[in-house]
Amino acid sequence: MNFDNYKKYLEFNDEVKKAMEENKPIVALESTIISHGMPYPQNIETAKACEEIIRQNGAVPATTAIINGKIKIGLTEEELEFMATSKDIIKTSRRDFAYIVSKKLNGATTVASTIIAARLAGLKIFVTGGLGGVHRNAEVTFDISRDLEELASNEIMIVCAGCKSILDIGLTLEYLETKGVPVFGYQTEYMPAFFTRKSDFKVDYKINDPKEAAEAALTQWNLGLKGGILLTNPIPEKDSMDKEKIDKAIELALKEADEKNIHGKETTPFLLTKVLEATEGKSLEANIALVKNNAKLGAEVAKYLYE
Ligand code: PSU
Ligand code: MN
Repeated sequence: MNFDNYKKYLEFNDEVKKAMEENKPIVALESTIISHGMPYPQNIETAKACEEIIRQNGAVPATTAIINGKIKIGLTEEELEFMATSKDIIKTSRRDFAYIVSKKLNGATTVASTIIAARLAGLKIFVTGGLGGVHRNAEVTFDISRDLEELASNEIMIVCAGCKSILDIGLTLEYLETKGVPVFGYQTEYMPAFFTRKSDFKVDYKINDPKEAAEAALTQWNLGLKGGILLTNPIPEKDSMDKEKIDKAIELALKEADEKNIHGKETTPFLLTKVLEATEGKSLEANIALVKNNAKLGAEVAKYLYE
């Protein structure tokens, strides 16, 4: 068995290749948020803006995707455009990953599969909007995102704005505790709820600056404790949404998903689209603002991870 075999499946863009040679900080980004999480053209604008924010803050962006079966670490502009516009892109979780590569198909990476790509490329930090988690009613549906398991079993830090309350935030935190994933709050004691700065749940530890976050991660890995770390970053105050409004939109979306018998991998994209419709695009604006905010923090932390 040749464990270097995986290398033939990977393709780095020039910017990432150079950053690796120079041991510069690199920040991974997912592509499901582009292909299935936001409409065009906001998806491409946001993807480009996040990459630029990462550069401005001293790191190099590496958006991941599978294109024609190649695991891309860093996309060209044309590839980003392709991920934002093509209807021929499969939402790729762990179970889909090898099939899509072997059949030379196109896949957008979720948090779970971005972690897989990041591990293959040796990246340490990854920025996104929201983490998948334990869905409401999971005790009946068994719907628990692969994101959690993948985060628990790989040495990676994820920067996100918490998870949406389309999920059961309390159960998601319980799951992470069982799996040994520390949940940090960036300058907050409360787990952020994506559109709002606070949920009813506390994080494990409040982190005050980027260096502290990086030191906690490096210590965990130096100790051989292996798994991932979640750094939650609340949406900026000025962009956060009215809790009642967003709760109502989520209730409506969940009800409709139930009536239409939506399940499996369709659930999350369906709920995201319905929430967007119910808030007349306000949730999209909030989503864009929080991802940008996470990109900045991710780049700041990355600098200390690569020292
Ligand atoms: N939450 C969001 N926006 C997203 C997603 C989640 O607010 O775009 C995407 C991410 O790619 C995440 C995936 O990894 O949905 C989780 O899907 P599932 O619940 O099917 O595991
Ligand atoms: Mn699911």
